[in-house]
Amino acid sequence: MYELSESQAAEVSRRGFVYIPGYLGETDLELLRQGFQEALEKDPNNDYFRIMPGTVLSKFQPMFQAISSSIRCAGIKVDGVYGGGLYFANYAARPDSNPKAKARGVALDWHQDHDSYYMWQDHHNYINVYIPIEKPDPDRSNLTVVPFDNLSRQAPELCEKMLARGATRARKSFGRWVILDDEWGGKLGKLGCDPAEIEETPSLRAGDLLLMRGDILHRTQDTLTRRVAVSFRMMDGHATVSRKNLARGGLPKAVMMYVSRGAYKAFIRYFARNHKNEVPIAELAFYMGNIGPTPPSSCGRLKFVALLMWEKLRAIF
Ligand SMILES: O=C(O)CCC(=O)C(=O)O
Ligand SMILES: [Fe+2]
Repeated sequence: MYELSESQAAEVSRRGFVYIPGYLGETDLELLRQGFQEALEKDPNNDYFRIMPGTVLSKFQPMFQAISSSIRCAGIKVDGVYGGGLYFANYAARPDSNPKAKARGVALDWHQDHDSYYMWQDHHNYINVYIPIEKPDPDRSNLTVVPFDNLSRQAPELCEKMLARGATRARKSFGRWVILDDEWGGKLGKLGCDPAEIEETPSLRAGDLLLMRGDILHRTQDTLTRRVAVSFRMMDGHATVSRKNLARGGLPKAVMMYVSRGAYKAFIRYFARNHKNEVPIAELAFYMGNIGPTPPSSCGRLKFVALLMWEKLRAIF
């Protein structure tokens, strides 16, 4: 029922994404919408994303199994959702329908995702199962992507560098479009054209599936209509996260780790307490799920800077 055909799976490997209209029916959509209301009540002030209740997530196991087995023939290994299901609203969704002046929804410029790459370290075996659940206009408020086949025709060397990775942004700098490397800092390469010339925007209705590999460059199309989408992040639970890779990197990565220091401290502590240098994704995600919220306030500023410096030092040897 939730299976992808072989040619759909092949699209994900060739282009980095596939679009499947009418993937979810009304019953599934209703469940996801109820989950969104629950998530809103629980975490009203987080305008960036809300975490799906576990009870709702678990009902979609058959879907994850179907995706996992159908995508394997395309050389992509994912076996489940780690880190929970997410809701992205592109408007200031608040349970009391009275958003504060500062409140705003998700509106992201060109990027490959950052934190998921810093934390889980591989965006090839990483699938973003993206499905709008509130979507009044199919032609508005979608996700716009740069398909890999278009990118490789335009900038083959840059395309190679972007495969399997994350933490980059496309920006116009002195009149030219470049890809910024937020892992090590500096530029990853020149795009040589406006992304608008090679982008694509599938028109999505509620229940349509946009299945994307983690390494695809994407952005919010617009915030002209009110849209809510779910985003399930599938990974290979047996793949390992490296303590040294977590610590390595330049200033942009360190700054982003500092901003979300509660979560990164928990990661580092898990490695340290268990005296391990490599930990399977499933094990680390299970631990993170059990310790509950990790707001930045759960780690002192200086303490985190010292902890990260120490980790960086030990990563050299
Ligand atoms: O929903 C959006 O507009 C942004 C979503 C996004 O960047 C993502 O799913 O990684
Ligand atoms: Fe993203």
